[in-house]
Amino acid sequence: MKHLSLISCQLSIGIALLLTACGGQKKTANESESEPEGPKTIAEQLYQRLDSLRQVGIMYGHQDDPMYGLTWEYEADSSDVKNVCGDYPAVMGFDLGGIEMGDKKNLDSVPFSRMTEEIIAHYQRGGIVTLSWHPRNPVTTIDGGGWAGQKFPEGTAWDVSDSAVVKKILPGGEYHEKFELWMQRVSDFLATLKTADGQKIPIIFRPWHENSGSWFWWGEKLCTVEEYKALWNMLHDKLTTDGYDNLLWAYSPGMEEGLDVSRLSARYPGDERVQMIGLDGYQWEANGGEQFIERGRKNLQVLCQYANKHNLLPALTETGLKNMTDPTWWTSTLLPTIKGFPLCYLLTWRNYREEWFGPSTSKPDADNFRDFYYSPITLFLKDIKE
Ligand code: BMA
Repeated sequence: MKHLSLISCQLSIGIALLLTACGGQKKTANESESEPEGPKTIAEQLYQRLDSLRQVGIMYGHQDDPMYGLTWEYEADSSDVKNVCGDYPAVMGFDLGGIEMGDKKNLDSVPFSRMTEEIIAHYQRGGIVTLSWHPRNPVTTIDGGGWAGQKFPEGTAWDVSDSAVVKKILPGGEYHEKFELWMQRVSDFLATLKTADGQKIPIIFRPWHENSGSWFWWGEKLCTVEEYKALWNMLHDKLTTDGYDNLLWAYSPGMEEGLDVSRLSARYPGDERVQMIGLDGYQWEANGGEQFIERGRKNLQVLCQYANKHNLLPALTETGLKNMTDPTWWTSTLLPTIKGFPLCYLLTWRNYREEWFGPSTSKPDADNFRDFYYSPITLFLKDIKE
């Protein structure tokens, strides 16, 4: 367990920083406890937990963490993060891409049955789970075609050859019925996310991400503002009608040069349908640390102000330095980028042998990741257990 004394000291520093970053509007943990009583949905309880935790620190998250690492795959209780620092990430991310096809494995070869098991296991050990979805392209994907590994972009989420996919799957569109089946398959998977006694597991649900870029078929140049919002609403309506009150909806466009409020909010689906707002932003160049810090801090400032105004939880929903080419990146670049912002979490993407973003005992950044782990700013599983 990380030093608890640090956490209480961090609490006061953290609150001071929050007040600076977000104009003094932040609730304290005590205030949120004294809100009017009443039955809360699972998603509302998750919101409250996340809102309290972000006053203590920023949770670290990792995509596909218990599934595979750089030197192993599908071993019980394994995790590159745990192997490096002795603790699991507070947040684990998984991706539903492929569920829409009725596939047994997702686009990165993760068996969905295993995903269900790991989600339940992480919830039961006290952790937080987030789900994204890279659905295939419903217009260019041929039914029964199956998934053949990392073959981008034909028929995948990255296939932007047809520029009217969103329009075609909305009500009235020629692919609407097909997409209804795809949404049903998502719904059926979500139904598996419950404990043995039937309790639904709280999930940060993050569909239609990075929509300010144009590399996914739901991206900016591929649909109008109205179509994007209708897409969001269609999935939101479907899963709400199906009874998923355990989903906390996260909207996450990309980090951008010169991001401002009007750009950030251009396609925002609305306060009724979103509880978290995040940014996806990576450092792709080995020596781009300074620019990453500068762009990151400007972006996070805009994000946190917007989040505060709309009662949204802010997060850095995807991040990382490709292949960890700077062995001190965790403390020399990532910490200075996030310091002082009241973020819920940051999540580094998966450790795939050809492209990795998390730590590994087999790589030179492992020591530095331990420093990042011991930083009073970061929270891992043992720090958030109730
Ligand atoms: C991308 C890459 C792909 C992967 C996808 C979904 O950013 O990591 O290899 O298939 O995410 O996880």
